[in-house]
Order: sequence, then structure tokens, then C-alpha cells
Amino acid sequence: MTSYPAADSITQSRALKDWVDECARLTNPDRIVWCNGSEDERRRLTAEAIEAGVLIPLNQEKRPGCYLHRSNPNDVARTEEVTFICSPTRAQAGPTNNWMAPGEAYQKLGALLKGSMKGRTMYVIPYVMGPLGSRFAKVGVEISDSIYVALSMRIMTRMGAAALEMLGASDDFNRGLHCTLGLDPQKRFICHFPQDNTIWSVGSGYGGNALLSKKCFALRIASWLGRQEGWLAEHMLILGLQNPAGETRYIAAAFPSACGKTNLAMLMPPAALKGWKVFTVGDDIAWIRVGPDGGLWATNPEFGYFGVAPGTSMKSNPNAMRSVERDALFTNVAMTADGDIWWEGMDVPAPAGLIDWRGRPWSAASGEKAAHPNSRFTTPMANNPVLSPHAEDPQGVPISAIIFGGRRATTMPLVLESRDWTHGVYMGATMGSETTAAAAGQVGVVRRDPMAMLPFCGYNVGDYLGHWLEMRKHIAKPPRIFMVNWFRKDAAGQFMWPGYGENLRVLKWMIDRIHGDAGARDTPVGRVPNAADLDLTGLAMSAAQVDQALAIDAGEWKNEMASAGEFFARIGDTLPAALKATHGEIAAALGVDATHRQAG
Ligand code: GTP
Ligand code: SPV
Ligand code: MN
Repeated sequence: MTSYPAADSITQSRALKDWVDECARLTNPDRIVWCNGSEDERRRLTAEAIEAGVLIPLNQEKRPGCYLHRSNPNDVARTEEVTFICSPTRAQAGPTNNWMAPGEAYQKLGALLKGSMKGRTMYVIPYVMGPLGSRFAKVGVEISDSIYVALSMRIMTRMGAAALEMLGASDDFNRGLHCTLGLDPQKRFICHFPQDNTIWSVGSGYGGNALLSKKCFALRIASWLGRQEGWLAEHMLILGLQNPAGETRYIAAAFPSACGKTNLAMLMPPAALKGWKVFTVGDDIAWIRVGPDGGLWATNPEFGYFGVAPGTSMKSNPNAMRSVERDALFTNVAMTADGDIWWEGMDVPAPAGLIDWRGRPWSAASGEKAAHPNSRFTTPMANNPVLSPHAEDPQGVPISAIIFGGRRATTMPLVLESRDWTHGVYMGATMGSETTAAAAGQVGVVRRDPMAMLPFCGYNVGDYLGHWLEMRKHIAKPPRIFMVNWFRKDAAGQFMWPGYGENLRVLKWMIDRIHGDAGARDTPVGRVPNAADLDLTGLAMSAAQVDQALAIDAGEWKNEMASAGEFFARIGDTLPAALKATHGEIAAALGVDATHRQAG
């Protein structure tokens, strides 16, 4: 097998060279290509991907540098049931993760990987997560036989020479080995070895399964590193909110997959709220540390966005639409007759001659979606017209508020403020949300998704919640914690709240609660504004309608408490006592039994 260029001319890390050799001996590729992240390399790989039918050029006049990828129809979302945490013991993975013994996993996947790259190219993809030169930053190297992965990684991460420079002669890097294995669902396993800083992923080419920098490293492995090292790796967007006086405050928000992070991070303020601006620091992942001032500081470890396409329009998220005007990869969207893109909820009628996400002619009469519900765009964050000037700040940004939020048709009010850190952690810990198309399986089922990390926590969830509580001791100036729900529905099944840009009104209330004098009423489950406490200037909704979105329904909360209680029981021994106590106090205040589901 040949290597371009020779490893010795590229890296001083003996450990890296040895590991690449080891992977090559196992998988037996025809050639090894070390990626350097250059523009020349992008052109070359793109041409090869087009030649191989992996990428389809879009209309280069309308969308310069943009390409379409159609995935195997059996490989369109993360697959949680074949995702494993391979810690030494089952207890370390905890009750919410699939566990496989490390020896068994290495053996099982090793057998699948044996000779698996014969006839193929092995890409060695070094990357940095976090701003260059930052104490937050970490190096990873992904080895993959997928040219789509290589091209995506150069958008999503700081890929190539910069990573090898940061690594130097060190052996401290995440080792990610990925092989597509013909995309056979029977051979699909995503295995994490936190104790070895290693990920082995086989049988899938899909985003979160295959771009190992993202959920695998920056959340599952990093959450575990964060516990060892005293910081937090979270499934959170980070935004800067600038008021008319020009002061900017930063907010981090955790919502489950396909529940609104990218949209909130790029929010376009409503015209009626003059002088307010939102800037994006990150749209999916936050690495958070205690800063020298005793507050929490956050960075976005990524370099691009892997965003949900359907529902994105010039009306709902104009900044996202502008971010995909050039140099974007689209996966599983529909293609127009003139080589442009289209998806449901783009707010332009489906043009004639549309080709669906599988490459077949589409007609509205088919009753099928033209774009896959989990179709996505991959685009450099530099394309974002409202990218924060601090998005690459090595120090990160100081966090004033943390938000947890789910997709809930009932129960959860538009916004809820916690009483203190422990109550806020309780809110995050008991969060529920309806499942979405971002993961394979049934859509629309409410499940407990603590801190939006259920599929992404790399260790025992009880210990994870304990780590959140423990962090408080090191934070002299803790951010305030809130809960939101943009997705509550009325009796007719319509969203009660218009969402998107209008969500700014809720963020403004939060900042006014922290730094100003906005009002709220106390309830057993937290503090809630009355409609009169929110700035509703220019909003086409009556105060009564807003109050409906803010209502706390005792009957709904009885079920909510029971469901949270069941989840806590499932966590078992490792559940922190303080959270159990908070649960009991709230249940008592609501006058309900804390452990058993109520009839009706
Ligand atoms: P991941 O990338 O999977 O982590 O998703 P995400 O949390 O970034 O979700 P995203 O912002 O892409 O939104 C997912 C879907 O929710 C899209 O179809 C959006 O149009 C829709 N959505 C986002 N914000 C709102 C909102 O405020 N109200 C309503 N009704 N829908 C929203
Ligand atoms: C999510 O599912 O939360 C995503 C997409 O952000 S993926 O990268 O596939 O995890
Ligand atoms: Mn996500």
C-alpha cells in the first residue's frame, strides 16, 4: 500500500504514525491519504467524489461550491440502538446507555474491520476541536474510507495542518476509526472507549455516526473527559444577545436533536423589537469551563454547521438560508430541474420537475416527502452573516443564562425560571421531549432526555447529574437556569407560540430577570411570567393567548412528576440525593405522590 505523502514527512507524533500503521494493517487499504485541509485538496477530493457519484454538482451559478449527496436510504439518521459505551464496567456506562465490554467490542468490530479497506482509500483526517490556541482545544484524528466524511470534516472542524501542528510530538489525541463496510445495517456499530480516548464506527456513513468529531468525540468522549478534568461538554447552542444599548450577554441552550438549536442560535429579531441583535457562537455543542472570574465560559468546538434542512426558510431562519448560498454540502434534500435545492417548509412552492432525495422524479400526488425529514446541510460557520466576533475567541464567552428545552405538545409552559442551581439541574435532569427524525425509530414519542444528552452522555447519567451539581462548588458566579418550550399545542393541534424570531421576547425576559426588573409569579414548578411581564410589542397574539402558552396545568403536572419519578427510579443508586429531594419537594407542593403515575 502507498501513503501520500509519507507519514514521516507529515507528523512528529510517533503515536500517530504507529496508530495509522496499526489501522492500515487491520483494514488493508490500497492507499493512504493524509488530509492537509488545503484548498487544492478540497478541489481534488471534490472532483474524485463527483467521479465516484458520491457528490452531485448543484447549479454552480446559483450555488457556487455546493454539492448534493444522496445517502443510502437505510442510512439517514443516527442509530442509537447500535451505539455503545464500552467502558470497563456496565455500571460506568449506566442505565441509559447500551454497553459492550471493551474486549468484546474490539474483537467484534476488529473482525468486521479486518481487510475492510481493501481496494479503497484510507483518509487520515487530523482535526482540532475548539479555537486554535485555546485551553479548551483538543486534537482528534479520524481514519475513514469515506470521501464524503473527509470533505465534511473539513467543513465541520479545523482540519489538516493546524491539527498536526497543535499535536506536535504528543500522543494525546482522540483516535477515531471509521469504515463504511458497504453500509450494511447488520454491520452497523458505533463504539466508544472513553478510557482509551478511542472511537470505532462501522457500517454507517451518516453524520453523527460517521463524522466522529461531533457527537462521538465532542460529546460522548468529551463529557467523560469533562468529568475527569472538571468541565462540561454539552449538547448546547451558544448565542450572543445584544440589547439596544449595545451590551451583549451570552446564553447557552440545550434542546434535543431537531428541537431548535440551530434556529435559536441564528435568530432574526422581530422588527418590532428595535435595536436587538443575536450573534451565533455555536449551534450544537458547547465546551464549558469555569473562567478566572468564577463564571462559566463557553466555546463552540466545531467549525461548521450540520443543520436540519426541512423547515428552514427565508422567513423562519434567513441567516441559515444565507449560510448555504455557497460552499455547502447538502445531504438527502430534493433537487430542482435547474440543479438547485428544495425541501418541505422552505416557503417556496415545489417547482415542477423536482427530483426527490432518493433521486427519483417527485410529484405532490405521491404523498411522499421530496426531502428526507432529516435531510441536512453542512456549511462553514464563516458563511453565517450573524457569526459572533467571539466565535473563535480562545477564552470563549461568559454565560449569563443556561436554557433547557424540549419539544412538548402539553404541560411545559413557554418559559420557566429555576429557583437556584440545584432546581435548574433538576429541570434539566427531568426534561422530556418528543423523539424526532434525527434518530432512527419512532417519531413523536415523549421520552426523558436529561439536558438533551440522553443519546450523547459518555458515562453513567446519575454520575453526570452529580457532576453538574458538583460544578456549582467551583462557580462563584453561576448563570441562571431556565426551561423553555416552543412547541406547546392548543386543542386544535396548532402551536400556541409562533416561535423562531419571536423567541427573542423570551430571551429578553430572561436577561431582564437577571439584570433588570421583569416580573414573574411563583408556582410549585418554578417562576413563570404573566403575559404582561413579556415584551409583546407588535406581536399578533392576545395577552390571553400568551397566558395560555404560559399556563401551569395541575393535572398535566401530576403525570409529568410521575414520569420524572419513574426516570429517577430507573437511574437508581447513582441519582444524586439533592435531585431526589427536589423532586419530593415539588411533588409535595403540587400535592401529588412523587413516585407513582396518577390515574387519568
Ligand atoms: P440538531 O441539529 O438535530 O441537534 O437540531 P437542532 O436542535 O439544531 O434543531 P433545528 O434548529 O434544526 O430545528 C429543528 C426543526 O424544528 C426544524 O424543522 C425547525 O424548523 C423547527 N423549529 C425550530 N425552532 C422552532 C420554533 O421556535 N418553533 C417551531 N414550531 N418549530 C421550530
Ligand atoms: C443531532 O442529531 O443532534 C445532530 C445531527 O446534531 S448528528 O450529527 O447526526 O448527531
Ligand atoms: Mn445536535
